[in-house]
Amino acid sequence: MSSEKSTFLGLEDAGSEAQVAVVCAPYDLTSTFGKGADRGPEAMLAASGAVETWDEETSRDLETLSYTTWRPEDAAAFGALAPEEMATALLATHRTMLDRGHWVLGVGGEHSITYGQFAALHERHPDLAVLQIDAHLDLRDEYDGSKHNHACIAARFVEAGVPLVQVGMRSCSRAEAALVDERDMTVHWARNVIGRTAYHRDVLADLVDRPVFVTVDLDGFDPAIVPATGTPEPGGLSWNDVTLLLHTVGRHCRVVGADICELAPHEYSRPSEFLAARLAAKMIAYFVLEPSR
Ligand SMILES: [Mn+2]
Repeated sequence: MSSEKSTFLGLEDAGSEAQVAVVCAPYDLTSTFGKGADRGPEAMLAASGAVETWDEETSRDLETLSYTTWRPEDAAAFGALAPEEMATALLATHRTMLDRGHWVLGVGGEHSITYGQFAALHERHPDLAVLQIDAHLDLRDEYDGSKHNHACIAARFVEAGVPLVQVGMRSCSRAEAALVDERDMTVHWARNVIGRTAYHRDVLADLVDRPVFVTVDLDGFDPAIVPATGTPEPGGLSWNDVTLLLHTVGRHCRVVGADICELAPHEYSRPSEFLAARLAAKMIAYFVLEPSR
């Protein structure tokens, strides 16, 4: 079976010597509305086979890097883990990936899968900062009895004491809004950034001179372009909004890892799947290929 699985961009798997590792986390236990994010990683990988390896914007060829794909040995068992066990398992995986020297792209799976990669990077980079693209603040300390619920990932960043920049937000609870005021956090609400770039300067001011982890919840995009996600909030970011921001961050910051979460494929979701694959390619062009010049 495993020989039939897709490889990233349809390229040969270079194993433990690869420069870039795509770490799949097919996990969707705690999502509350639309399900299916456990099928996100395979859908992204399958779509990546149709993505050009030449990045027209940076004039770089993704084929000049080597890739490997990591999957849980038993996807069904992984998908059934309690959130805390899943976070612990992924932390161990990401430590191994970093020990091997891979630059890692995590692929989910619901947003709770981000914790393992974040924590492994934070161990190595105590001055780590996080850029989160999302419709949701995700600042609940716990939800449904778990600190590793998909609605809590940003609370884990804050708890770890890392600088956090959030872009694309347009939904939160009253308590989360109060927390933003109380802590004087900077939130770049979707309504204030769509079609604009002036705020990039403020984003960079919070990230520059630090190693940066970029986490993208696909619901940060407008559901008109990414309908295949668990909570498709209206009023989201465009493809240009996101790629212009990420390119700016790639040019000015050292991005040490990234992930793409909450792709929940369904029968008619090929555009969402292709966007996720194209975003993965763009991130590698911006964060790995272009800076290595
Ligand atoms: Mn979200």
